[in-house]
Amino acid sequence: MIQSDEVADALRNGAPIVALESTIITHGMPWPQNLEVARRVEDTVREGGAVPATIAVIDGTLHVGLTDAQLEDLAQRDGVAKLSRADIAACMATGGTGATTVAATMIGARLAGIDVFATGGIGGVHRGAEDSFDISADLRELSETPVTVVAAGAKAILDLPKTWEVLETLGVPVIAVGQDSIPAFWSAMSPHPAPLRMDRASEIAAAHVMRGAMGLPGGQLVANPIPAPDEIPAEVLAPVIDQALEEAAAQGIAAKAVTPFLLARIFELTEGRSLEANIALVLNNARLAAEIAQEIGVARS
Ligand code: PSU
Repeated sequence: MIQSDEVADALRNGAPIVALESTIITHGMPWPQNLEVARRVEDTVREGGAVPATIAVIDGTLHVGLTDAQLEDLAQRDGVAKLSRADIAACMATGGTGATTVAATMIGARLAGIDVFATGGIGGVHRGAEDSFDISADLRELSETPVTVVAAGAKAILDLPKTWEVLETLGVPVIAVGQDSIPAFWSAMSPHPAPLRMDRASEIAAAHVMRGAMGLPGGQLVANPIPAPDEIPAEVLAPVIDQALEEAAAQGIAAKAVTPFLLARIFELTEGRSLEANIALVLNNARLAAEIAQEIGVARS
């Protein structure tokens, strides 16, 4: 594993660190906004008093904290692999290059000793999973790897009720921030009541530290709603998501290709509005994650 100087210093000094994923850069957003957002997310973490650690596999090495040149290269490279728990070790063992999903970023964060990770939205149970069995490895990872993941819920292209059911079965705490329902990625509110609600970063940090003290495996999902001015109401988005899903089915898009296809189509169908919302929610999550990382330091001291 190679850590950036900034991350290595922070680990030595016990300073707060926020892990960031790279699949959102390579598969979640179009060039050149992806690079711009990756840089803005890192700056937001720094402004929040923590050190950003974007994680990726480059030429067989797990990098925790990327240089700006590495970020730029990754953002415009074609054919970068999308790595999850199943393929991260194989990619490293064969000298490959790949971007880390939520699951793989959690694995990298744990290896480096980082407690908190910010992203946009986790993967989950895909619609039609009763036939396709398509369920993201992110869910299982949350039940096994002790990292607190700050996301705006799960992406609304998914079957959200089934996603929350699976997390409940796996014993993963789903904590809504400052509201009683679980946010739905591009929309702040949803009809799904939150199993847990916390209003302060210090409470989330205390729960993370308590899980560690109890030796409970697995992390926490912190479901942080998109700021109201940036959201797209669920009723506006619903027909767009349905259309993108129909197109995916008609074109036989499957497995790892589903989420990137849907995000790209929804971007086109909303004329970029979905991307604006996605950017706003990621920055909002980076801010909260920096605060939680600091509070974990306080709780442990
Ligand atoms: N958050 C975003 N955009 C993304 C993702 C997260 O705002 O593209 C990525 C994450 O890497 C997550 C992945 O792990 O989407 C889910 O992919 P799948 O549904 O194939 O598991």
